[in-house]
Amino acid sequence: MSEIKTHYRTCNICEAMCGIEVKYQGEEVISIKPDKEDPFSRGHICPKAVALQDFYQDPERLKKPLRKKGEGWEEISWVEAFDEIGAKMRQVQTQYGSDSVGIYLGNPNAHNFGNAIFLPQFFKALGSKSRFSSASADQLPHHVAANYMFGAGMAISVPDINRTDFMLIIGGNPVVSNGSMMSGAGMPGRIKDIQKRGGRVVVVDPRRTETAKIASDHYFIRPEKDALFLMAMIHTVIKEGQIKLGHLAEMIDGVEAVVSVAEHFSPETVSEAVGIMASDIRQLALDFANAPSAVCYGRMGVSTQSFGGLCQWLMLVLNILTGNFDREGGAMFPQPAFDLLRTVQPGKPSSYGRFESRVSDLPFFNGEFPIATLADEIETEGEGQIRAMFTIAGNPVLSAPNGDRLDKAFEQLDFMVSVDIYLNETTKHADIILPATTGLEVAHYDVFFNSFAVSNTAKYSSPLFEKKEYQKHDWEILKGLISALTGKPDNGITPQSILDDTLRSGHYKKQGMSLQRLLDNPHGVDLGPLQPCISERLRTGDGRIQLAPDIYLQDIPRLQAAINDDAEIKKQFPFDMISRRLVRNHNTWTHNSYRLIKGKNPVTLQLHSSDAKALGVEAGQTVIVRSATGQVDIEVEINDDIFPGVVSIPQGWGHNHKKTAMSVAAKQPGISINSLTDDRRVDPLTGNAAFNGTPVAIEVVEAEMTTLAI
Ligand SMILES: Nc1nc2c(c(=O)[nH]1)N[C@H]1C(S)=C(S)[C@@H](COP(=O)(O)OP(=O)(O)OC[C@H]3O[C@@H](n4cnc5c(=O)[nH]c(N)nc54)[C@H](O)[C@@H]3O)O[C@H]1N2
Ligand SMILES: Nc1nc2c(c(=O)[nH]1)N[C@H]1C(S)=C(S)[C@@H](COP(=O)(O)OP(=O)(O)OC[C@H]3O[C@@H](n4cnc5c(=O)[nH]c(N)nc54)[C@H](O)[C@@H]3O)O[C@H]1N2
Ligand code: SF4
Ligand SMILES: [Mo]
Repeated sequence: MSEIKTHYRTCNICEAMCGIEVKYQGEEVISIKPDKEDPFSRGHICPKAVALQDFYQDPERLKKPLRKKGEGWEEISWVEAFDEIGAKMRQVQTQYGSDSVGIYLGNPNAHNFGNAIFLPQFFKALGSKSRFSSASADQLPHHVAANYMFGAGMAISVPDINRTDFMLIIGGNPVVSNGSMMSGAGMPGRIKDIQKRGGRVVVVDPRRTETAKIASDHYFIRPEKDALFLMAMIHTVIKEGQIKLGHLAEMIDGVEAVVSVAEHFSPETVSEAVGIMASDIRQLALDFANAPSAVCYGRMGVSTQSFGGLCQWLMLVLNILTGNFDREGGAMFPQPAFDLLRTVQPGKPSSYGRFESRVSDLPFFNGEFPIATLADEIETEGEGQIRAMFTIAGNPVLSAPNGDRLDKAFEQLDFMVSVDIYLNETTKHADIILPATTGLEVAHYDVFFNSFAVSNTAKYSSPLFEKKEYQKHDWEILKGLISALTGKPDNGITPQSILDDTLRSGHYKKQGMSLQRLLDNPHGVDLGPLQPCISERLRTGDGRIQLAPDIYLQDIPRLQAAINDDAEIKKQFPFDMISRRLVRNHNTWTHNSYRLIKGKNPVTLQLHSSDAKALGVEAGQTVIVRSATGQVDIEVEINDDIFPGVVSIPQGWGHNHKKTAMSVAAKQPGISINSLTDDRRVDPLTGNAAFNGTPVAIEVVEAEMTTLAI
């Protein structure tokens, strides 16, 4: 028997970047525990970390390229796969134009060191503008606000949760999600610490969430009414003379424009629409403005909705006007050792709005079109129609709005390639699947999430287990595809060499930052708390903050109209549906870990008891939920932690397709919430999918009449 050894690394399943300690013997994992010496995660992990072992051992995980053959699949060599893909994709582009080959990138790309580095070269080699990603089903409004206000889509500020005195959380559930665009492990502890030091945490959410339950206060809000609520908060701050620009006073343009639009949104004007009493909104605004330090933070709830653009802008406006920006305890910019802003020149903001999409006229942002319009682009004939696709680490059939439509659209492609670790609901449509290494088999440096982290650290993880000679890392697959498309041989550059160069020339170069330094410190290197650093992070041409960019001002009439609901829609679909995240589940792909899915079916429709009574349904009963685009059968869970009139279904499920090779996942299939969401519901300002507040109707399934034999 070989000896038991210890390996330290970062869990890369989600944004929290938890340090883990893996005990192993030969090729077998003995245990996965928190790494108490990791300076970032400070000994925290969540129940998903152990699944890294399950993914490593999963016999259903793909290891060799597969090609579709009749009703089944055959294994082929990497050389054959790359040759066929290069030839077919170029043939499609020669016949129909460069943009006829589309790309969809899913969430794990953001957690993948190699892909973060090599994707831009792959885009260049393919030369297609038809790019899509999960960003437009998620955080795109954050980037649009950063782009317009600070000059760069990646100039993202995060709450200084470790020092704030007042945290207002709108549409985020960090106790379950572990924090998003606010990377920091151990969120429950950080939230409780605010209260322990005499501060306050307020949650505004249509559900009394797990975060709301440990907060100081919770206010129920009606879905998609947050921008009205935020406007009323800002209105109050202005009326009560609480504008405090502090050290930013000399660098802000647009304060008067904000004052003049906020004028129309008093707490009384919005109160009924929002579902919060005017006096509560007013008091909250005053408490926020008067706290020694405060920060307003919002995530999916205020991003994946019809007013996502306005919400993300208004939260920044609230922080800036109350003097809570770029200061301790407010919203601050991280200073990552690998800096995504290093190549962004001032005055050259991201490519927002340079094009509109061919079919639905949605905006192009940062090189991509919104995922909500991918099916349009595949189905609609004409020049620029997508005929072939690459999907890379994404499962849009389950994750995109109206996923069922994409399920059909993928069928009509001439050719499709998926780079993935599983044969699932999306990759089953591919002609060729290229499987990558993952988890414990890969090297990791968090290129993205250090840019959203609540303190500055740097850490490199070496692979724990060497890949087999027949396996490839994602970045090696990208390089194989680049060579196949361009005919040029591999240039020999590795992600490690680019990382090392970037660390050596970055913010911490004087402190001797390098890959070697990280290799010498396997728990990670502490680079200190967030610091005020706005002048270094701003990328606007004139070095000023734009508080009131025109695109937001132009969207105000739409917000004003939203004070009243659309009576016709309410009549047909009286309920507003929202999604929920579960502790033991990560988006659509972790369900083949038995440890994560065991237990009772979690995919229920949460319904308030007053609504259940009015409908005449009981807990455990199956109902039909119907939207403008689809319908599902689902079990009811009566739950008074939800606002009356709102219903909630978990996201990420729906493994009920045949032809996939995820047999563990299929034991707990659930339904896909995206069989109900509507791809026509977007935030028109950013093009982001509007999952929240999807109008639905609930029908009670009548017990079948029995015909009695006489
Ligand atoms: N209704 C509703 N829909 C939502 C959401 C919601 O809250 N409500 N949330 C949205 C959000 S925030 C997101 S981020 C998206 C996610 O949307 P997607 O990214 O499309 O979905 P994932 O489930 O993350 O799919 C990840 C895919 O990558 C594969 N994979 C995992 N690890 C690796 C790896 O190391 N390499 C490779 N090559 N493949 C890998 C998995 O097998 C899976 O196929 O979903 C969005 N959809
Ligand atoms: N366990 C677990 N952790 C995860 C993930 C996972 O799938 N499982 N996914 C990861 C990913 S990809 C992401 S992007 C993050 C997301 O991180 P979060 O945004 O923190 O997570 P969500 O649970 O989507 O939180 C959204 C909240 O918004 C509320 N909400 C819905 N509609 C509205 C609305 O109209 N207004 C307001 N005010 N609130 C609303 C919901 O009730 C919910 O509490 O989580 C990450 N972490
Ligand atoms: S919170 Fe869980 S899934 Fe996310 S990085 Fe930490 S251990 Fe991994
Ligand atoms: Mo996400």
